[in-house]
Amino acid sequence: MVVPKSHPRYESLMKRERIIEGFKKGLVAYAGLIAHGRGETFDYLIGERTCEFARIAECEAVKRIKAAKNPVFSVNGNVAALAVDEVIALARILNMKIEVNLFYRTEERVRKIAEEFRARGVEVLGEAPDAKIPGLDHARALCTREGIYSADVVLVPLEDGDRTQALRNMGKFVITIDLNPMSRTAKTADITIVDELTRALANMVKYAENPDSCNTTNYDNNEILAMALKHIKERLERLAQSPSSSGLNTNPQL
Ligand code: PTJ
Repeated sequence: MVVPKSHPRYESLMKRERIIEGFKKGLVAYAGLIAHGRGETFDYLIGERTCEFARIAECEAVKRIKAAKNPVFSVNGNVAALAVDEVIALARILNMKIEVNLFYRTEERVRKIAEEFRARGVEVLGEAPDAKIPGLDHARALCTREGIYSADVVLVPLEDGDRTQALRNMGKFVITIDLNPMSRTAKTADITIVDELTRALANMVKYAENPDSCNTTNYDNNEILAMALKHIKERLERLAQSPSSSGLNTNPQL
């Protein structure tokens, strides 16, 4: 489908197209389509922009990754479909390894996602797992010793709550990007970036390039989640004042 640039929902429709294309190419799982829809809903509630709670978390995440010994970027089907170039840019600037690590693992999907990176001249881990994340069933546990297994900091966008908990149980510092501030992953991670994936990664590249633009002290993830929930509540209250004139779907800044 060709989405005209003039369409008021252009950005959102383009992301949807990328997920559909990714599904057709065999990168995205069936459940990835549902996960994307859930993300769209929360982005709608947030206002489709990076809010202060996300900016603070993005800054802190960049700081933590920079200070890490073996930071790893864990990539799943949705991430590959939506943001392969952004992943490469951030991993390059922050010296991160990239590992394909799937929740609904099939060897074919791992290979296809890895090929997306190889086609751009980037090697990734994940095709030959030689370790397991303890406490998870077989396929979901598979990872590489060089990557996720030995990582001190892991960036796991759009992740499942169980695996986030399992990574934390291994003593890792876990950073997630998740538009739902109520998800188990959001509540389990050390840093939760409540922002849309492509916006968050572009911001993180900016902060990594220009650390002076970031100033975070005493980071508290519970406070960040509380800020996100309060933002949604207050935004909905404002919109409820004049629902028909709010232009909810074309004026997300409201
Ligand atoms: O490719 P696989 O097999 O590893 O599977 C990937 C999915 C995403 C299907 C799998 O990890 C999954 O089922 O995830 P969940 O439990 O649905 O969680 C995904 C979370 O990401 C949800 O809370 C969504 O709201 C959120 N989300 C979806 N799209 C985006 C998003 N957050 C940020 N940016 C998005 N574009």
